[in-house]
Amino acid sequence: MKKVLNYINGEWCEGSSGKYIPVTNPANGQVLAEVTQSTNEDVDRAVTAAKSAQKEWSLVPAPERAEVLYKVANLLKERKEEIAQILTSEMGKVIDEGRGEVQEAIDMAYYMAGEGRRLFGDTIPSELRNKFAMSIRVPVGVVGIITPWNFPIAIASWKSLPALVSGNAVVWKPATETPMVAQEFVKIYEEAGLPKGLINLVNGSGSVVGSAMVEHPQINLISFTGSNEVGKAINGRAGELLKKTSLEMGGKNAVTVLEDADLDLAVEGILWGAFGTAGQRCTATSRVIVHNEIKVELEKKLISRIKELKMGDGLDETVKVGPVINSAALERIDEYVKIGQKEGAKLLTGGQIIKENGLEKGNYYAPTIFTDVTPEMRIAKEEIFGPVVSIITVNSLEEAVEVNNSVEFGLSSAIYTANVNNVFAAMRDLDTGIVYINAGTTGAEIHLPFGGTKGTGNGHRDSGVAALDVYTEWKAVYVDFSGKLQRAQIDNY
Ligand code: UN1
Repeated sequence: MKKVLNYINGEWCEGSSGKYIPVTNPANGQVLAEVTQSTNEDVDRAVTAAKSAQKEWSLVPAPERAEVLYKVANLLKERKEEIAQILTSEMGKVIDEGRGEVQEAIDMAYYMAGEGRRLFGDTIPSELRNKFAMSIRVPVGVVGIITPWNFPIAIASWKSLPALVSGNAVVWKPATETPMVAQEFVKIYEEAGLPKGLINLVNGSGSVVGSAMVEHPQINLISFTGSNEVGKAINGRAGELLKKTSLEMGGKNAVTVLEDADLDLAVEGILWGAFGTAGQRCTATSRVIVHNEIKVELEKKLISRIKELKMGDGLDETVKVGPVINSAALERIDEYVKIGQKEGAKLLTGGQIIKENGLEKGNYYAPTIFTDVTPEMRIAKEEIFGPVVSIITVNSLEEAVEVNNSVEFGLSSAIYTANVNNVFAAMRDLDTGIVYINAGTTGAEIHLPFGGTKGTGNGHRDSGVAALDVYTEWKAVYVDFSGKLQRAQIDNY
């Protein structure tokens, strides 16, 4: 059986619990490998290695640090197909999306390598004569990153690459479901020549490894993507310890379709956003807010097109909807569908676990659409993280915006309309970190900030230049070349 190991201080090693847990293919239940399980002790070793490596790394000029990132980018590009195959096998998303996700990491690697020659600060005029002022970025120190299974390489790239180019060292706990892709990514860092101790992979559960990272006094920042409950717990404890956090949590994203929209385009966007990745994106379309006048027509089009979505193993190039991650997820999704029915929503299509036609051994849920959903229903408010979408009817743009903004999350939103006035009003009023006009709720590009408002995050952003604000501290530097004491705010007034 293939073993997935930890990587600490440049060595591949077993976790000190001595235990392993299986890595399973969600498409067919096949055990692909087993992954080592770690304890506090492993976290401590990783942090110690990171701490000592970071000291030297912070002195390496950023353009030289970036040389490693260019190599990482090139290696990812060379191995794109191989990594995508592993990703699809252990996570389940269809292979085209697997390739897309690896591409996201490649893009991020080149982009952050470029930052090695920027990492801009500012020069700012001093209020005093013969005095120079500037702000510069300095690394935070040792960064703990905790990443989810739904984008196992893209999200790890959003976090590790800006951390490293800015001069930090990383301790990484990947999701227990997707350690194989994590191992491939770390192998690439190793091969690219990243000095030992700068990236450390510690496999294990959130309750053991994740908690040990949050508690560790020498981890200065925790960057987390995952569920709301875990994010809150991390933030609570990290707050007490005065530790920096960057949190990216749930979504309850909506596509609004106004009466003047191109309906066929909207249908494409909804199907892709709701059922791509089997609905397991933070950015997935979970609600459709439709103008009353076109509701029936939109529903008809959705039902007819949904039949074209072939379900199955994501490695089959003709499949459009893969499995969900595990049986617990399958049950949770089914539970939400039952809740929706009890709440009085009308099931238009789907609503069941699929256990036939060769899909018996995987975790398949039929693409599901509810209609006549009201904003107060639980299925309209809570994140389901599966292929389930709820249609809510409104009578105006204003009402649509109100419904869009009524949930506790604020990651992504989309609006289909041909009216330029509606477009600009929506851009202003939709309360989400990402807004799409005439495109669905997924598909963020790495050079823009990724993140959301309200329960989705804590004000920070992954990717884009904004990510650098997470992984660096600002240092203000004043150089007084007057040769005398100059008192700011006093001697100049
Ligand atoms: C996520 O689901 O957390 O915008 C990440 C998108 C992808 C990233 C999703 N580029 O859908």
